[in-house]
Amino acid sequence: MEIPRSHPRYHSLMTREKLAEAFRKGLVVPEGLIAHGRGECFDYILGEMSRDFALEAERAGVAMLLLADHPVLSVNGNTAGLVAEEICELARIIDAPVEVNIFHWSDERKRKIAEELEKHGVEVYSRNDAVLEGLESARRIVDSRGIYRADVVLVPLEDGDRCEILKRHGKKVVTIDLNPLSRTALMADVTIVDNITRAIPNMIEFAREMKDWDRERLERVVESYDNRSVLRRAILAIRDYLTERAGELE
Ligand code: PTJ
Repeated sequence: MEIPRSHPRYHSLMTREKLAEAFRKGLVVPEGLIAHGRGECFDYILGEMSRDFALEAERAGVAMLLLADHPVLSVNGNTAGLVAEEICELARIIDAPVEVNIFHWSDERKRKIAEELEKHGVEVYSRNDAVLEGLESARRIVDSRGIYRADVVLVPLEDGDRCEILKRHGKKVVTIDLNPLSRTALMADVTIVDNITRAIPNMIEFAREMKDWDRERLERVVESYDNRSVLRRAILAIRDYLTERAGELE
């Protein structure tokens, strides 16, 4: 479909097209389209921009990944559909593997997502040879070289149960979720309330800037970070944005 650049919702419509195309290619599940709609709604009431609290979380998330012994970037269908190239670029800069880990289980879709990521020249883990005990969903099945032994995991667009189980297995979780009220958002160590299409490019910039920093400097970024305060600011930003918009109608 041809979307004119002049369309006021050009970026949002292009993102939809990208996801719909990924769905047609078999990377994304129908449920992923619904999940994206929920994300779009939160993005709308956050003003469709990377707010200061999001940038702060993106910076802390990058610092945590750079400090990790075994960082892993977890990729599901929506992430592959929207930012395959960018997440691979981030993986290269922070020297972390990417692992395909999906909620709606399908060996074929897992293979397709892995192939899509490999096009961008990164190491992709997708073996089903380890289990995160305590989790019912397919996401319990992980790669023994990746999430299983990771100390810090980036898990964008996550479901609450798995975030909980990753935490129970002693891992630090960095998530990207436009819904600051979700269980994942509340449970993660670092919650990036931003659209993944903006968050990953921002994280690439931070990673380029911070990759040569010494550990102490990175540790200071992590230590001064407060996830509860970031979530509070995100919720209040929604309230303020809505109040402002309502005010325009007075
Ligand atoms: O590929 P699979 O099988 O792993 O499935 C992927 C989905 C996304 C369907 C699966 O992880 C799922 O059901 O996720 P949830 O529980 O719906 O959570 C997704 C969260 O991501 C929701 O809180 C959405 O608001 C949020 N979200 C959706 N799109 C975006 C987003 N956050 C940031 N950027 C987005 N573009």
